[in-house]
Amino acid sequence: MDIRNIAIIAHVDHGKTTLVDGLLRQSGAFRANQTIATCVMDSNDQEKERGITILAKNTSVRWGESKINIIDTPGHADFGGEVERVLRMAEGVLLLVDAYEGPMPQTRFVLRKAMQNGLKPIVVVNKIDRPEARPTEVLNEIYDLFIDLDANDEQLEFPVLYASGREGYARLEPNDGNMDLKPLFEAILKHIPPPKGDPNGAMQLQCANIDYNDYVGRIAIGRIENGGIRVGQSVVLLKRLGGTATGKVDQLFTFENLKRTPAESAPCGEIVAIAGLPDVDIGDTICDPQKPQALPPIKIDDPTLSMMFSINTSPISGKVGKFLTVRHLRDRLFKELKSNVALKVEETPDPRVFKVSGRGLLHLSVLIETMRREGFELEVGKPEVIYREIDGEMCEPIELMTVDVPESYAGKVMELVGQRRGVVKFMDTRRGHMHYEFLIPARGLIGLRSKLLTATRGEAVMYHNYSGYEPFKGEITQRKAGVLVSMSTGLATNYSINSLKDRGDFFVKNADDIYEGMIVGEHCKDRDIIVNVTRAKALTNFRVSAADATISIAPPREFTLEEALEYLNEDELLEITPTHLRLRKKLLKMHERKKAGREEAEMVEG
Ligand SMILES: Nc1nc2c(ncn2[C@@H]2O[C@H](COP(=O)(O)OP(=O)(O)OP(=O)(O)O)[C@@H](O)[C@H]2O)c(=O)[nH]1
Ligand SMILES: [Mg+2]
Repeated sequence: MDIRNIAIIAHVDHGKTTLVDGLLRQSGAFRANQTIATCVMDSNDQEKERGITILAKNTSVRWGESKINIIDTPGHADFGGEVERVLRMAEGVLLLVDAYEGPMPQTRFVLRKAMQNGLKPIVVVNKIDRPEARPTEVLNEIYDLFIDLDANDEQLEFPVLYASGREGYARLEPNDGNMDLKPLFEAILKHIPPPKGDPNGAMQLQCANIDYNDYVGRIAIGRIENGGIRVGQSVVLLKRLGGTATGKVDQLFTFENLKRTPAESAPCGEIVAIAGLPDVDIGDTICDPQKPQALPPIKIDDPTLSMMFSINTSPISGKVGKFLTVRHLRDRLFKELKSNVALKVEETPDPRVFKVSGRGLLHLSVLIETMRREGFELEVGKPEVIYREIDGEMCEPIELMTVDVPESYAGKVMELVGQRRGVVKFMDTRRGHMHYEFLIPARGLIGLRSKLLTATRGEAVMYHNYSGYEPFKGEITQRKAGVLVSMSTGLATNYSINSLKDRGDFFVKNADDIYEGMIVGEHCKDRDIIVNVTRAKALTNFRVSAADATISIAPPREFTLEEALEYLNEDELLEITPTHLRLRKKLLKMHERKKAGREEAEMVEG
């Protein structure tokens, strides 16, 4: 069988998954009358809702006599490690670049990884249907990027196609009028080499990705490096971190269009999923017991951000959730480790609290969102970057961030980024916009996006991507505004919210559950105050005017999960239930906070 294995890589939203739709459609993967959703590969709920790919996924199409295995990858920086691993299954990549935006931070990151793995690139200047597309300039920027990444002459001779994944066409020239993806299929067969392994050699496969389901347990996914593989075959596992295990191939699957199809055997070069090896991990080599030989190890990126997860200890816990106990939380977190490889979970001295570390805020918030949908209630603390001691010096994760804004906002951007210890690495004017590249501590990024958007009236476009560890850059002052903390427990009333309206913005509304120590709003000054938002109007007051009964109050400020996480201070927690997000102080009682040294002077009656 003639096989090609390609990964589709790009910056977030440059159209990878949409292009895969097009390839599936035009290869005849669907029945003529079948209705197909867009971005079919984005199969889990959060992927659909957020419109992003979170997990790399395999699919395949047939073109003539050939089978093309396609790996769709996530473009968001938090999932960069996922991309890096799955590149091990490919001989080539389609590097997609938006014909308007040009190369972006994640384009650089994934291209560098592809080049390090010696993969053959095909450049696809995508979305050329966009009215503002500028394919020629973008192609030049792509050349610059290759040069910047020290491409050799051979690598610089990459084939180029111009495409609109959404309209379903690819062209050799931007305006050659071709209206299907045939040139892309042909380019893949022509330029991407077939897998190189020895079909008669001893079987060898490196696990590049893991899937998990409750029926068969762990499923190893990878490309057969040498030899072939059969159901029932005995194998030996050479663990990435040393040690061995033995096992048997219970079930074998290949990827056919959108399905995993059971197979009796699979040839060298094919990408397969194997069930029956409970101990398998990413990076392990599965091999013939007669001739066990490990493949070069896969690096798994260390986490850069951590958060404390605990059971919900709020006074109103347990109202909506199904899973509330330490046992539930513990089991769930450790189960997640079976397939979420960049995640780390550690016990802490407090048995109710687990330290969960990941590759960024989105990586962790996707997990939290999944858990709350499953019926968990939990509390999490402020996200903290993970420091590391390197050569005796305290180092912190640094990110490469690009910001594009209209020139009139340039000063504001510099100010905000400067406050957070960002330094300009490169700047340029592009079509009336300033384009900046900053190096900024990952710490400084927390909460920056919303600040930048507010300061630029929604005009700033920012992306960031992990760059590496560097010596600590110095303190960054965090949230300046203080908060309004509830002194009482009960239901919020319009009456009390209204009487406090000059104190700041509220996060709660009439009849919301409130408890002592809960954060109900943002103070207009830079320190915390406690307030009473549950006071009912005294009934004896008979100078009630008709207007009082229907007080009109500004709607409360609502947070998305990520916004709430970014808002937290060290002494605060976010309470998460399937239906609510509530910010609270760690210490609910004022005297406890006083003792802990929190300044919180004024007491304001509602
Ligand atoms: N104009 C235009 N828009 C496109 C094209 N392809 C995709 N889009 C749009 O771009 C957005 C992102 O498309 P996706 O296919 O989800 O992008 P992606 O690269 O898979 O995104 P991630 O997986 O999150 O990195 C969607 O709103 C698409 O409708 C195209 O060829 N032309
Ligand atoms: Mg996608």
